[in-house]
Amino acid sequence: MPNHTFAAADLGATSGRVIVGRVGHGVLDISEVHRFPNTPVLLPDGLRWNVLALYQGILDGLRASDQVDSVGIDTWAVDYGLLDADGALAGQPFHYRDSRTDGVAAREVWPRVPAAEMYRITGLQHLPFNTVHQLAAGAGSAQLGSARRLLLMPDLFTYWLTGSVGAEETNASTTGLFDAHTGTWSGTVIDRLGIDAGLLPPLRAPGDPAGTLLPHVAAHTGQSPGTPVTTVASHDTASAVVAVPATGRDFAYISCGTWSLAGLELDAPVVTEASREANFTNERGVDGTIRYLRNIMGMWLLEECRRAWSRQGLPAGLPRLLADAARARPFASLVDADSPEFLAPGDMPERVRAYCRRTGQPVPHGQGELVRCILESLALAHRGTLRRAAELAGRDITHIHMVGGGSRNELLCQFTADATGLPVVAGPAEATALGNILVQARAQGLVGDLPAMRRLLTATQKLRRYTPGAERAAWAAAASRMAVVRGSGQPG
Ligand code: LRH
Repeated sequence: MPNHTFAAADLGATSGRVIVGRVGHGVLDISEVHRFPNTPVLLPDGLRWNVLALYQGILDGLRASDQVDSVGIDTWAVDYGLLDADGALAGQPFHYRDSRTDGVAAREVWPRVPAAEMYRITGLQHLPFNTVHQLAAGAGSAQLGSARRLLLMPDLFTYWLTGSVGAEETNASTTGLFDAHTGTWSGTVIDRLGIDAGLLPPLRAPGDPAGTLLPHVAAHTGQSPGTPVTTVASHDTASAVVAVPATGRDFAYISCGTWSLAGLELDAPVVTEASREANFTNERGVDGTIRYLRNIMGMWLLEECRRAWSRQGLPAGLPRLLADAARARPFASLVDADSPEFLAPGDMPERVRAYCRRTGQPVPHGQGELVRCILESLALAHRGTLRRAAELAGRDITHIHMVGGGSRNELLCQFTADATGLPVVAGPAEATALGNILVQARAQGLVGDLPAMRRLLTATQKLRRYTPGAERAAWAAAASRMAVVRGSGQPG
């Protein structure tokens, strides 16, 4: 069987990439052909994505690629562009970290669909920026009033490439408008919130065709006219979970990037009250699987610190920061990686220090101390989340797969193994792009089902194993301390 090539456009919160993958019998390799920054822009009325620059980045990446057999797009979840009656983009898409959704759920959404009922239907964790809350925040605006279609970010880029409109289901499952049980838009939620059902396009499943490159796109990128665009698991986390190189069922995963998405792969949603209270989500994966997980603030905390340090002219290179952190005193101070005060962009080192001050802990001043505090806190959040996921879903976990860029962070992987007492298999770091490419390859009949895709990953990708160390008691004590810190750490 000759090898086929696929282009994955994978857009994350800080950068986008076009990665070309080669797939054949026993072959799966990738190379990055183009990387571009994703720099949000603060306008007078809120924080927006620079969506045209992102689209340009995708086009430049396709131009830099040799002929591909198909193209697939994935991005972060929840955000969307609105199209007007002419099919043109109406206004600039908001960034999910924009503060306009603060308090909107309690004010506008839950009075019409109570939170418990919402959870029973959608299975979605409460995040202030879920699409449903963004729509409620925009109710009555001229922009929403003139909108005829809502396209989630990857669907918007797909529409610009092909002219074809659809809503990919793994990403639709993050909107709060999607029924976790039926796998369709929820008429109940949509009606009760007074949302125009016509805004929501027909659903598409990963693997479905999404049209072919429009003639001007093909001409501009040098790709063949008629090159197919394939619907992939367009929610980046769903693509990353496809590429978890698991062999059995008793694994947990952490997709480690800007966010840490930590959880389990299930066959059916868990929508109990206990699950809602613990704020676990039931997002859709490929082949009807459920991504039962929680969002943990993730490497965002460290990335924002590094950006702040660069602005202040301090050294911000990762290897040096991690080496300093490895030498810093263990468990000096801990922060609740879920605390809402860490969500918005800003002076993260100061926010971490303020949190420690408020909770009566030593204030980390040196960069190494601060990075250690963040990484230990993240590892403890991984521990707490995975234990709770296992309890709530009634599953045993024997090992953890860490995938995504954060799986390159040796200190974080080792801390996670130590904190959980479970072996960690780290890699692939490019899980999202690999998941994107595998779903395209499957659509062309080159690979089989999910287990077959994962076998190909295990056979071809470099993985690294971390064994839990001997400091079990110290981590357990830190976990108990964290519970106290969380209790006293609510912003005043
Ligand atoms: C990760 C991610 C995550 C969402 C968030 C908005 O990139 O898609 O799964 O919750 O961004």
